[in-house]
Amino acid sequence: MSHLKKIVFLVIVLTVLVSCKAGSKEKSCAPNCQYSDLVVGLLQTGSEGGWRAANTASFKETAEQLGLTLKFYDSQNDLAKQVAGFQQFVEDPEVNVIVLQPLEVTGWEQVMKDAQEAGKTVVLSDRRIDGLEDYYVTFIGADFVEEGRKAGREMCALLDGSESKKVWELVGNVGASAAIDRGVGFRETAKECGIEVTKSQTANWSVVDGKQVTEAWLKETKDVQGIFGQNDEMAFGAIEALKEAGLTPAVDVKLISVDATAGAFQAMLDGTLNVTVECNPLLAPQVYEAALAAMNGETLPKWIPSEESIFFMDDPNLQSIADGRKY
Ligand code: GYE
Repeated sequence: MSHLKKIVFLVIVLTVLVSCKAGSKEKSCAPNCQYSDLVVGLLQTGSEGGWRAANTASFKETAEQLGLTLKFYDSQNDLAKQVAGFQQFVEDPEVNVIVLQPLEVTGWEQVMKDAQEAGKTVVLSDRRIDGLEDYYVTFIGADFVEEGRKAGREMCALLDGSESKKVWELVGNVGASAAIDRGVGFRETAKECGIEVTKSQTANWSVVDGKQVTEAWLKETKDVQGIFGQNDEMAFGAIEALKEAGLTPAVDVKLISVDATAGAFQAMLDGTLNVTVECNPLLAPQVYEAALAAMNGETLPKWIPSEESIFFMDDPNLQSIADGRKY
């Protein structure tokens, strides 16, 4: 091969290499990206209950409907696994969007910086993290503090007129924003009517742990007027424990939970749960829409709160509401 041909060949090779490298760093489809251009790496917490199942279904079904590519990573409720999964997506040249549903509020600094360096678009979903606002385009999720406030207000209403207002709290994963913030909000409004949170302990969002923790507390005392489960599953565990201790749930002891899953509607229809505060798991359409907008260069608000309601055992329309729900 002549000298000139060698130089031309090398220039072509270098051009291809540089453009490939640049491609993995830039939104190569911008400003006309379509959903079909998105390759989304989703870091899911795990499969800990009804809310999570509905949330996972939302991401998988919506990805298919929109025609985007979804790479799903199950962190199995293990923070180290979730951070490792995040790094895998940073290093995956096909992935241009990373969606993080963080198990805990801390532990993200290095991988978030690596993602920015690699030119990935990062969207926070479901739960928030501490700081690092410059490293994600937006957070789409509930106002957990307000969910806690709603639960506190409703517990005040349920205990109105009660001589004693001792309430026990079943907490989600320690370090999760949903657990931290719901606890803050609940105490803000519960204290306004004289509620005392006399016991509070993690039950890891689960039925089994919710039952075990409540059983242990009941062995110490039955002087409790209300139980606040930070999610439905933990409240279901408390209901089982109360029944086995000879107490009538929702009557002897008032119960409030968060999520408003199908199980909560059934518990209210069975007369064992007084109130459930909704937390919407069907976040995927908003998340994918935000990712596409960011890929096309739009600037988004740092937080897009989801809209939510409250549901009551005493609602005469409860059955028809339950029949009309997706999860
Ligand atoms: O309340 C709980 C799940 O992050 C809002 O996580 C979600 C919470 C939800 O385990 O059931």
